[in-house]
Amino acid sequence: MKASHEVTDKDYIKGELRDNVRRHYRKDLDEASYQEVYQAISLIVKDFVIDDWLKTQKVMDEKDPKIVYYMSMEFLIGRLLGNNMINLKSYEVFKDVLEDLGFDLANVEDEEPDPALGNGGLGRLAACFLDSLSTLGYAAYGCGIRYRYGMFKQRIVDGCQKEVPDDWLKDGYPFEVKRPEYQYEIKFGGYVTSEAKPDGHIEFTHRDYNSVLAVPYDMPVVGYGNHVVNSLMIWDAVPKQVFSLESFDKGDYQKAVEEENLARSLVEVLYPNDNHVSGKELRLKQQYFFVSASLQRAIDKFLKKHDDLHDLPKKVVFQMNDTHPTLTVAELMRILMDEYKLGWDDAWEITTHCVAYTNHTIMAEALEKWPIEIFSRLLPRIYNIVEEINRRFCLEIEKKFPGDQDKKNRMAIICDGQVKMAHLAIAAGFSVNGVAALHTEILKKQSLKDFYDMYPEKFNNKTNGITQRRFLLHGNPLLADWVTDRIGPEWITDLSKMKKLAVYAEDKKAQQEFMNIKYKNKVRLAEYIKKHNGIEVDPRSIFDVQVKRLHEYKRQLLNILHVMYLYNEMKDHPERDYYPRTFIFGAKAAAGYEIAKLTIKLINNVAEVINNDPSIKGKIKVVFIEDYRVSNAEWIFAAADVSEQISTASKEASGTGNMKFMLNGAVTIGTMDGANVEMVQEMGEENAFIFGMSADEVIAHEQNRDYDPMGIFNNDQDIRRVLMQLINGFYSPNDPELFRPLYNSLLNTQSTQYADTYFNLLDFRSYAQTREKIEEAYKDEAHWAKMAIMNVASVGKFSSDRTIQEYVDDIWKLDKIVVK
Ligand code: NBG
Repeated sequence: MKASHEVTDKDYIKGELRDNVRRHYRKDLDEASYQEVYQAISLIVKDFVIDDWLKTQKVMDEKDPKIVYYMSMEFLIGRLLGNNMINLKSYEVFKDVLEDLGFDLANVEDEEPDPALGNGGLGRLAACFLDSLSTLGYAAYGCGIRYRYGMFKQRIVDGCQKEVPDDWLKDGYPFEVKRPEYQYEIKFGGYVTSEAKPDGHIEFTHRDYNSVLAVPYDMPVVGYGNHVVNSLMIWDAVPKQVFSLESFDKGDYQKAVEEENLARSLVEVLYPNDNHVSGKELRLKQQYFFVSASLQRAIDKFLKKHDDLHDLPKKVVFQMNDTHPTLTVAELMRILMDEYKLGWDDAWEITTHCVAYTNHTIMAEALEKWPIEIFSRLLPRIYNIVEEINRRFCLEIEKKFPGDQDKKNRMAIICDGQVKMAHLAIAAGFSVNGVAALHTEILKKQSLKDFYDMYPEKFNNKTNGITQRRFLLHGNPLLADWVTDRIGPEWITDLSKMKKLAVYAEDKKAQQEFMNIKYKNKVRLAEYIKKHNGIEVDPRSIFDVQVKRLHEYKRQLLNILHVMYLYNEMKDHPERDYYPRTFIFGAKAAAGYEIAKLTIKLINNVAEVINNDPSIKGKIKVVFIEDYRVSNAEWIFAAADVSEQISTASKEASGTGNMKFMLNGAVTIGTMDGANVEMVQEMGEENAFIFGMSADEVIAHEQNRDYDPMGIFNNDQDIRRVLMQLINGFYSPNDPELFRPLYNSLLNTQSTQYADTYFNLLDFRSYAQTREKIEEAYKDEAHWAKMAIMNVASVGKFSSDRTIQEYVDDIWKLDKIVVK
C-alpha cells in the first residue's frame, strides 16, 4: 500500500487510523481506548516501515553485502513506536495527527509494553548497536530469543522488591512479523554413533534425541532517515508434533509430552542475572537453541547466492556478545562437517574466520563454565567437537610454551570437569575485544593474560557507545531542540558535532536556557515520582541519581551509607546551611541475590525515616523509583543533575548509563573505572567529580590482601556510627537484626559469604568529601551550567555510531548499503 503515500501525509494517516480502529475493534475512533489507538497507529507506522524493509531486502539481494550476525541472549530494545517514528523522521507528524484527533502521543506511547528481553547494559548495548548499524547503512541481523516473559516487573511492597512476571505479549506485539517459513529443528540429548565411510569420511549420526522447532519472529530495526531496515530475529520454540497420531502409534506418548514441555520451557523466561551466571541446565539449552537456529538460517541465506562454504567468511561474521553464544563455534563446526561434509581443517579454517568475541566483564561470578556432565548429556555431538578443539588447542599451547603444564591447565577449554566458554571463544575467535580502554588493558594484563601472551594480535578495544536518537532526541526533546537550534541537526547522525556547543558553555543566556530545560525535565520527573511513589520532591533540589542494576560492585550501598552519614550531620548541625538534595535510586536485583535485595530494602527504609523527619525541613529526600527500565530511564537521564558512577575501580567493564547521563548534561561523580576514564579525558577533569582508588590500587589491595575495614570502623567515628545504625534498629525498629548481613558484608573480610570485596569503607571518606564539593559547586549556578554544557559538548565519542564504525573497520569489514 504505502509506497505511494508519504509519511508526511496527515490526512492519509488520519483516514488509516479511523479505518484500523473500525477494522480491528468495530468502533469509531472517538470510542477507542488508548490501547486501541496505540495498536491502530502502530500498524500504520509498521506499514511505512515495511515498505523500507522490503526495499532493504531487495538491495541486499542485489548487492550481496557481507552481513554481521550479532549473537546475543539479550536485546533490551525498549518501546518501538516512538523510536520508529523518530527514525522515520515523522514523530512530529504523528504527534500533530493525534493531537488533532484529541489524543496525546506520550500517552499513546505509554500503552506499549517495554519489550524487556535483557537485563541491563549488555542487552541495551546490543539494542543501541542495531540502531547504529541500520543508521550507518550496514547489513545486520540481531539474533536472540523471543522470551515469553522478559525481565520481571519490579514491585516494591513494604520496601522490598517483589518480582512480577512481565506478560509483554498478552495484547499482541504489533511490530513483530512471524516467519514460519524459516523454521528449523533443534536437537537435544540422545547419543551419537560414528561410521567410517569408504571415502574416509566419518559420518556421525545423532540418535534418540528430543527436538523442537525454532520459529523466528522478525522485528524491524529502522535506520535514521535512510530507509535502511535491518531485522532482529528472535526465536520462538514450538513442539514438532503435538500428540500426533504417528507418535501414539509408536507408543511415543512420553516423548511427545517431553518435547512439548521442552519447547514451552526453552523460551519461557529470561534469566534475571546481570554479571552473574546461574549455571542452570535450561540456560545452556536456551543458548544452543538460538545459536543453532540462527546459524542454520544464516547458512541457508548464504547458500542461496553462493555454493562454496569456503567463502563464508567473505560474507558472514558472527559477533558473540559475551560468552553466552559461544556454542556458535562448535555448532558452526558441526554444520560444516556433519551437514556439508567438510573435513576438520576446512571447517576450522572457516569457523575461525567467521567468529569474534566480545568480553563484557572481569567479574569471576559472571564467567560461564558448564559441568561436563550437563554439557555432554545435553549436547553430545557438540561436546565431541569441543573435546577435539580442546585437544588441538592444548597441543598448540604446548608448542608455544613447551613444558608449561600450569599454563595448559589454566588455559584449557576443558579442565576440572568443566567446559570454559571464554576459553573456547578466544581459541576460535579471530578477534577478542573489551568494551572500554581500561577494561581491555585489564583483560590483557590480568584476567586474560595467558591468552594475550599467546594471541596478542586477536586483542583489541571497542569502547562502548549509546544511541543519541533514543537517549536525547526521543528522551529529552527540549534539550534536543535547544541543541539543534544552536548547532543544527547534524548531531543526530554525527555526535562529534556536539563539540560546537562548547562556545556556549560560558554564555550567560545559553546557561540560563540550559538550566531552564533541566528544570522542566526535573518537574516532569517529579510528577512521575509523585504519581508512582507518592513522594513529593522539590525540582529545585539537586537531583542526584544512581540508576542501574543492583550489584555489590556498583556500590549502591556506598551511596546510601553516605546519605545516612549526611543525615546524621544535618541532625548534629542544624545551624549549617545545606543545599536541598534528592537522592534518586532505581535498580532491579536478581531474584536470588539476597544481599542486593536487602540493599533495596535499606534504601527504602532510609527513605521512610528521612523523608518523614520534619526537623531537616526536606533538605534530603530519598526516592527509590520502582521498576527501572528503558522507558522511564529516558526521563530520568533527562532530569538528572548528578550521575553516580561509583563502582569499585576495575569492576565496571564500561558502563553505558554514565554516557546517557553525560549526553543529557548531568555531571558525573565517579571512580576512575570503565568508560568514566575516557569520559573524563574528553570533558576534562574540571567537569567531573572523581574520587576513590584507582584500578591499580584496588588490584594491589586484592593481591596483598591488606584491606582492613575493621581498622577503619574503629578509627572513624562517623563511619562507625553509620554502621551501628545498620544493627541497632535505627532504620528497622521492628527488626533490628534485619540489616545485619549488610553490616557483616562491610566488616568481615575473611568469610567468603559476606566480605567487603568492594572496598566501600576505604573509598567512603573520599566519596563524602567529593559529594560535599558537589553541593558547593551547585550553588554557583553559572558554573554548574558551564560544567553541564561541557559534558554535552564532549559526548561525541560515546555514540554507538562511533563504536559500530570501529567494529566495522577493524573486525567485521562490512560494505555500506544504500536504500532509496
Ligand atoms: C556489562 C558490564 C557493563 C558494560 C556492559 C556492556 C555484563 C556481563 N557486562 O560495564 O558490566 O557497560 O556489559 O558492555 O553484563
